[in-house]
Amino acid sequence: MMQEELKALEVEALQKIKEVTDERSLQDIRVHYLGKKGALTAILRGMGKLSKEERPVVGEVANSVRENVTAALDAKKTKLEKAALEAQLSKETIDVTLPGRPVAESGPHILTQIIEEIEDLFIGMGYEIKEGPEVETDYFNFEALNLPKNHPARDMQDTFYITNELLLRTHTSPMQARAMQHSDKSQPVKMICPGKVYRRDTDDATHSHQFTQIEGLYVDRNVTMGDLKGTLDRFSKAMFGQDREIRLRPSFFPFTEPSVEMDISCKSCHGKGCSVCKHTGWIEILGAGMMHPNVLEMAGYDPKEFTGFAFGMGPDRIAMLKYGVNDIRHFYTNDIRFLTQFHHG
Ligand code: 2NL
Repeated sequence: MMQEELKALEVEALQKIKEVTDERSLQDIRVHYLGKKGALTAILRGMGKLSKEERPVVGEVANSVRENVTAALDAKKTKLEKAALEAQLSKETIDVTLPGRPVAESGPHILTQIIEEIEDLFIGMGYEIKEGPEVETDYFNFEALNLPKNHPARDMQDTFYITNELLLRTHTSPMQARAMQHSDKSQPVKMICPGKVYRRDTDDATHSHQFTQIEGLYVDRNVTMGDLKGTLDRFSKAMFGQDREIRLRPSFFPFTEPSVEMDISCKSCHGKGCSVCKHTGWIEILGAGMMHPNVLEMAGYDPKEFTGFAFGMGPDRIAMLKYGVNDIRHFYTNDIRFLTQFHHG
């Protein structure tokens, strides 16, 4: 009687296991037949009523039912898992022979290209590249560059102040002042400092409240104006062409004495005069000079022992001259048609 019940249970369970198609229902079957409150357990609870002779016989049948059902459940589980994995793999198959989607080609911004070209030229002359913060202290932006508070030259630069002491740098010089201060003075300092700078200008074709600057300096014993001129000549010929001449005109900057402005000869008209050089035969490229003794002293150098030169130029202006760009705002409005003109493959 009980053996028959057990056999029927086994047949029924095996049939259900055969029909099931998902792992969750399979688990339900396991619980239904073999769980603590399951069908097999319910039948076995009746074993107490059996005689001593019947008990081991029925027990054996019950064990074999449990084993067979368990084995069928395990086998089905493996089968379903394998099928699920295969379904997932085939769903995720990619056709590696399909053509790829084109990736838009890009390249560095024209100002980055100009800056990197200038950096490379000076690296070739033994200069280091140094970059610094755009938010600066009043001390390093002005004070350390011989522009004390209330100095009239501070009016030359309308500044974005953040607090009384913090501002957006108006030139890259503060980084240079820091580097000089940190130098242990046993080695010459030769560095190029590129980056973004800020001035409170109303934007127009020739003014931008944010533009770029690249400055350089060389401090050592016996650095002369001749070294400055030779360095700038070499730079100009490499950057603009071996046929270019340079000339220095006297100028004024608070941080250099004497100060100069450098022009290069005009290529468009070979010095005869045209609209590019405003009929002078010369194009202004940069400002420079011999480090002011006050600037050296504030950086911890004895100006009787050390000298140095410094120069500064605007990559925006250089790019405008080189490519005939007539509006500085083109560099910052990010019209992709303008920017991609300067990308080559
Ligand atoms: C210009 C002129 C110049 C400097 C920048 C400099 C930096 C230090 C000390 C002394 Cl730390 N001078 N920089 C010197 C002369 C000119 O820039 O027309 N820039 C666009």
